[in-house]
Amino acid sequence: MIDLRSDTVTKPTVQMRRAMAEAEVGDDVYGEDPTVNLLQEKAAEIFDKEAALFVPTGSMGNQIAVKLHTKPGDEIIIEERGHIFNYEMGAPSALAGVMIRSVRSRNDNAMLTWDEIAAAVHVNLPYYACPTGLICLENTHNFGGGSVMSAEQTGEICCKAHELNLPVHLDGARIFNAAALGESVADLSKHCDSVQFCLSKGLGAPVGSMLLGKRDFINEARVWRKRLGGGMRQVGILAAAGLIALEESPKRLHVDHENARLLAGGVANLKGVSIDAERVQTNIVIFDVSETGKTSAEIVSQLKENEILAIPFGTAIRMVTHYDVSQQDIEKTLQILRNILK
Ligand code: TLP
Repeated sequence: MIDLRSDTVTKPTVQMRRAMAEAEVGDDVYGEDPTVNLLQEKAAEIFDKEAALFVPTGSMGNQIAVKLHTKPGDEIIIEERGHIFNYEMGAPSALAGVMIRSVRSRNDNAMLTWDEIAAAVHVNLPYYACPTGLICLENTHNFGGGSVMSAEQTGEICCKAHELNLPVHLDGARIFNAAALGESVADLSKHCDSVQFCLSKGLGAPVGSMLLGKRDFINEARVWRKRLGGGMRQVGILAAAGLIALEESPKRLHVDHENARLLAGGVANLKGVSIDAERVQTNIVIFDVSETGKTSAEIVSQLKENEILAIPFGTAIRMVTHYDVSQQDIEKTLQILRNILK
């Protein structure tokens, strides 16, 4: 199988499995797991933040941040295609009691500008308005096609938000993919009040994400992680794979990006397929198939008959490259797509 459904499907490397087997462990609910502590220190150092917390999933990291930055009845502002809004089971309303003010960016890449955010902000409004409590950004932007927000753009939004006393949370599930274009993860998240990134996506660890921010914020996040049932015990076994992911995987993400560009360039030439291949910067390729005469579900099902997995979203198909996908796999995928759409 060539599995292009997501970069979450990667299997731990031999080096990760070895590190997991040999990991030193302790009870992390007591803060006594040396491998978890090391991972948290390393992550905080790399991001130049005061502290970090190992959480089981990106969704939990995001939702703890939403909970801590807001109070019930607040609104959070997020781009309409954002993960926190669309793919976290309604958690902002279920857990934090907040409303979502989704804003459709004029940019195809789903990156909001400060002007677009400002138009949706509610501060110092009459008694009937729902106050803005938080701004959520996403980098890379998953359903914006793996698009990247620069450190300058992020910094501008954060500074303007802070002038209004509004915090900014960055869903940086794939921030290392953004960093592969040249700016460091520390710069890309510099002015953000909190950032979450996933070890379990392109970085290839089997489980885990990190939430980062100021020390007091992370101390509170630890309480909420436990409250949500995310206090884990000898979890150094997972943190050991996370450490390898953090140290080794960022170096090779450019390969996934080259494969994604190869894929995007190839699908752009298929009849009826619509994609702006020039816009593919990282490891996510989303293309519209509405003019092909077949539905996205039909195409995905035919791909599956040929041992290729992808995900249909409305009239589009998403394919994600990762370290278990080679250049030959991309060439084979293109060949099969050509046959299907002939
Ligand atoms: N994304 C998954 C699906 O949930 C859609 C994927 O296959 O891309 N933020 C972003 C930007 C994400 O893409 C994801 C997962 C998460 C958060 C949540 O991470 P997990 O799955 O660890 O809760």
